[in-house]
Amino acid sequence: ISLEAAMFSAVREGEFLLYYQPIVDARTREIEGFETLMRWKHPTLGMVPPARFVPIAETNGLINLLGAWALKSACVQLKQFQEVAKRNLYISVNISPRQFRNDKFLDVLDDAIAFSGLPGEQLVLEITEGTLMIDPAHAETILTKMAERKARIAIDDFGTGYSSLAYLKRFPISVLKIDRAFIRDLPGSQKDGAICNAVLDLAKHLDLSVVAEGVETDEQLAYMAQRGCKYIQGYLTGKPMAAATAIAALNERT
Ligand code: G
Ligand code: G
Ligand code: MN
Ligand code: NA
Repeated sequence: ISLEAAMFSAVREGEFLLYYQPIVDARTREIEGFETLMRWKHPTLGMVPPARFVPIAETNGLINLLGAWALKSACVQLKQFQEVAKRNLYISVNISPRQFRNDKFLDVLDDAIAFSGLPGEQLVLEITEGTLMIDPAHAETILTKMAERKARIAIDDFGTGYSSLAYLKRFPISVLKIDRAFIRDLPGSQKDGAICNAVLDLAKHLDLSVVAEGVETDEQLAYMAQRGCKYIQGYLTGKPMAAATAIAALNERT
């Protein structure tokens, strides 16, 4: 049977799960939050990566169901993480273009917040430039309503989409996540260095926080930290991990 057909039964069988990747303070490497990343544990295929199933779910609409489940589960999971850490953390959740444009999206968001009891300010919603640009007027309406709920908006893969910078002025955005393509060749690449510096400068003047994604080496971390990047995410400071492993990591550091 096709992967697509298998996905429907996978939802019923509870084969989808969430992994969590730490987002850390660039200076102290203290965990500040986690990005939620979906996984499919197929009984015979093993771990199916989201690069394979998210595009299918985006096409057939299953992403709405999966995304609603992920958002709610992530908010509930964060409460447990916070109990272990004995301090506030935040949870960052990817929202696909189709989810963002779904009529029920704000209801899904309200349900996740109400069910978990998580304050909206501890939730970050990651969207790409592409998601914003499909229909900027609609995006403005939804983003404004998200901001009313105190949820923060992060631009994922910043710098890789087709968009104008005008949206940074128009929309209530709080976080820029620098795509790992710009981090990979640091500190050697002058061009990537120039791009990262420009993003950090822009963010500073627009009062946005910056997360450097895909940080794999101490040198990359040092490069970004020295230039004022406050948050780091990457294999260096933590791979995407199961909730139990994340709890162990939090215990280790507290
Ligand atoms: O974890 P991994 O590197 O395999 O993730 C690959 C991609 O899958 C991510 O860049 C992201 O776009 C997508 N993805 C992972 N989890 C989610 C999720 O919960 N919702 C959505 N919409 N996309 C996700
Ligand atoms: O597109 P998005 O940023 O949502 O997805 C993040 C993706 O990046 C996930 O698939 C995650 O597994 C991957 N990732 C996270 N940290 C690193 C890293 O340090 N190096 C590489 N190559 N990939 C990473
Ligand atoms: Mn992301
Ligand atoms: Na990204």
